[in-house]
Amino acid sequence: WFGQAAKAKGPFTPKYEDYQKVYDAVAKELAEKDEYDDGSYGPVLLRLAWHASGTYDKETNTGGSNGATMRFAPEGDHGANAGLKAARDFLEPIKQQFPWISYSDLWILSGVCAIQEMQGPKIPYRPGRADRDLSFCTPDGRLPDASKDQSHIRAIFGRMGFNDQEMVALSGAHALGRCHTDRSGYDGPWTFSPTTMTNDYYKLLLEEKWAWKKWNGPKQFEDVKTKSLMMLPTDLALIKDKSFRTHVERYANDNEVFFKEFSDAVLRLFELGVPFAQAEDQRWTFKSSFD
Ligand code: ZEM
Repeated sequence: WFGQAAKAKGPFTPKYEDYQKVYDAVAKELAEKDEYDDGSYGPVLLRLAWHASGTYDKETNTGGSNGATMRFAPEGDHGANAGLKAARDFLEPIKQQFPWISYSDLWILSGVCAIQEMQGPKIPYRPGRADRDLSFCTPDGRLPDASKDQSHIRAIFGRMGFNDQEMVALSGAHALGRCHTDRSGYDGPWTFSPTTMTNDYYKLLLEEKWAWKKWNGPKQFEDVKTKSLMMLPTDLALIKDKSFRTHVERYANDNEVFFKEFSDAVLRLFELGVPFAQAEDQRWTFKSSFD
């Protein structure tokens, strides 16, 4: 009879509705835990999804969001990943609540949720990532170094398979969140609304005057007018480089164009190296808490 009952129930195959429940649980925690940082875990959740995905190398088809290998010391301890334990710890109770979802699918779903809940565009999603062991950890140095210039940006994002336009679109994520001296060493937010997705990053890049910040920390820029905003050397590279700059101008002028191209590029980032069973035309779009 025992076997019979198990057979009647069958193996649990989660569907769209089940993933929407996970989305809703992340959204609820985001709304409730509003004491953190600028009032939201949203930015650090997005940074977790990005750093999980941004290790992808198209030549060897290694890295990417499949595997969630940042759980393990070698990769979790990479300098670029400093501070992301806050995001992983935030998600742990949700993983316990929905043990059927892989960490790798959960991290990306949370990135999607963070963007949408911070009033960004819809990001279509497919599940299918499987957790892998520490032998799949990527070598250090695959994520971008903020002290570098446009040739470094092209080398890093080119390795993932992105073009100039996509590199600039992805960088608009810096409308969100801030730098922390105890994580990257840099300090401050890029915009005045770091928990709301906007095209302000591009507008501020073009409209403000940026000067080197005078301090003992790593070389970064501050806005001359208020000295309360920051830009990394890699951010300024986007307006120094002619090809990058045309896209900065396009996005500064039209938030709708930015949202569309950001959504397309992030979707691609989040899917790098994942062997999906679900077809491209079968992606899901989750309902936001305010829909
Ligand atoms: Zn970031 N990023 N990033 N980024 N990033 C930081 C923070 C955040 C670079 C970078 O060095 C840094 C993308 C691209 C690039 C986010 C999303 C995305 C920080 C500060 C640094 C130093 C970390 C800290 O101290 O907490 C560089 C050099 C990039 C490319 C050249 C892309 C692409 C992103 C997503 C699509 C987000 C959301 C944050 C804010 C995190 C937070 O905790 O507030």
